Parts: sequence; structure tokens; C-alpha cells
Amino acid sequence: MEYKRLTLVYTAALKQLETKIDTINEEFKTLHKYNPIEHVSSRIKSKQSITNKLKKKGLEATHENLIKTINDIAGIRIICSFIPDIFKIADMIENMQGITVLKKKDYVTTPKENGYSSYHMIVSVPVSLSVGTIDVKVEIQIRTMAMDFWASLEHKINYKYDKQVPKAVRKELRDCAKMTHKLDKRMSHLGRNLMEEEKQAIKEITTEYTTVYTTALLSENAGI
Ligand code: 0O2
Repeated sequence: MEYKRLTLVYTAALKQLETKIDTINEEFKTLHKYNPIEHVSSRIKSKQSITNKLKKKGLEATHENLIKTINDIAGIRIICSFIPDIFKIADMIENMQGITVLKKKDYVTTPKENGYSSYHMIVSVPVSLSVGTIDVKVEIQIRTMAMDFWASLEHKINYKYDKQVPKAVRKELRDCAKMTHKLDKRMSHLGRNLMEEEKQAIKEITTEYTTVYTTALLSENAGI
């Protein structure tokens, strides 16, 4: 299968998943007046990047190796506001009809040694083609904005030093990751308070509405 045909299948899987994720976010916005997702992006891994990854794994660049061993040819990144949102979204994805979770990696609870933090899932999405249905693997990364900020900078630094990052820079990155984690925890705390206030405000409006409505009904029945 050439790269162009391969990307067609992965693009179809991404589209399906993005629609489902978008629906979750819209539902949240409507029901809870709150959206846990800041933004979603997706990408198909470049041919060069796939070849490099296979080489790193010591494998020949065949289609069989590619399909079997590279889990992130198609990738979706979900950026959330707060840490608890990550687990909420992961749970919802797990319960999506038609989606099978093949693998989970929780680098949020246990960050990587270098400080990297994110929640990864490999899921299988059924894609219907004219010749039948095939299961396509998609990697989902769920993280907060702060985690994303750290990861993209670390990725750039790795690229700049061609993965031979000096010890002092690696230490600085680990320290920054700790600061990022502290910031995320404080922001999550603030977010929780904000949501509690919103919940209380909605409760008060509902109680007020019920009281006014009941009083009006009683007055009407009493002929006032
Ligand atoms: P790129 O260029 O971003 O695509 P496995 O799935 O178990 O066979 P893999 O693929 O190493 O092994 O899994 P893992 O650890 O879940 O990593 C998958 C992707 O997560 C990486 O893809 C990165 O996008 C991201 N990632 C993982 N570790 C780090 C890290 O330390 N720093 C940053 N910035 N990103 C990380 P690629 O193909 O390595 O890179």
C-alpha cells in the first residue's frame, strides 16, 4: 500500500474520532455550561518520520511492520483546561460506542523521567471501505495547556540538539516540568472553586424559578 492510500484510511479514522470528541464537548457545553476541551488537533505522521521510527525500532520499512508496530501514524491531541478533565475525557473515550481501547499510558499520574506528562491512549476505530471494514489504530494524547507548553518546547530542544541534550538543559527541563505540575494543580484548584460557584448559582436560579413558579400557580388556583 503506498503512503497516499495509507493516509486515506488513517484520515477517515481521524475524522470519525474528531466528530465524536466534538460531540462530547458540545454536550458538555450545553448540559454543564462548561467545556473541558480547549482545543483539538490532529495529524498524520510523515513518511520520513514513520521510516525513522521503524529504523529506531530496528525494523525494515515494510507495510506490515508499519501497520503492526507504529501506533501513532494517526494522532489526535486534546488540550484540556484542568487535570481532572484529562481523566474525564479519557473515560468518555473509553465508553464511546465502536471505539476499542488497545493501550493506555498514564504519564499524568506518573510523569516520564525527563518530566514529560500527558495521557496516551491507542484506540482502534472501524473504518468502512468499499471492500469491507478495517480497524485502524489512532493515538490520542490528552494533556493540559501547561503540559502542552512544556512538551512542545522540550520537543524543539530535542530537535535542536539532535536528541543529545546537555545535562544542564535536561535538568532545567525537569525543574520546569515540576513548576508546570505545581501550576496545573493550583489552576485545577481554582477551576474547581469556580465550578462549585457556578453550580451554586445554577442551583439558586433553579430554586428561585421553582419558588416564583409555585407561588404564581398557588395564587392562580386561589383566584388571586
Ligand atoms: P512525534 O514526532 O511527536 O510523533 P509505543 O507506542 O509503546 O510503541 P512510543 O511511540 O514511544 O512507543 O510511545 P509513547 O511513549 O506513548 O510516545 C508516543 C508519542 O508521545 C511520541 O511520538 C511523542 O509525540 C509523545 N512523547 C512521548 N514521550 C515524549 C517526551 O518525552 N517528550 C515529548 N515532547 N513528547 C513525547 P514520537 O513518534 O516519539 O514523536
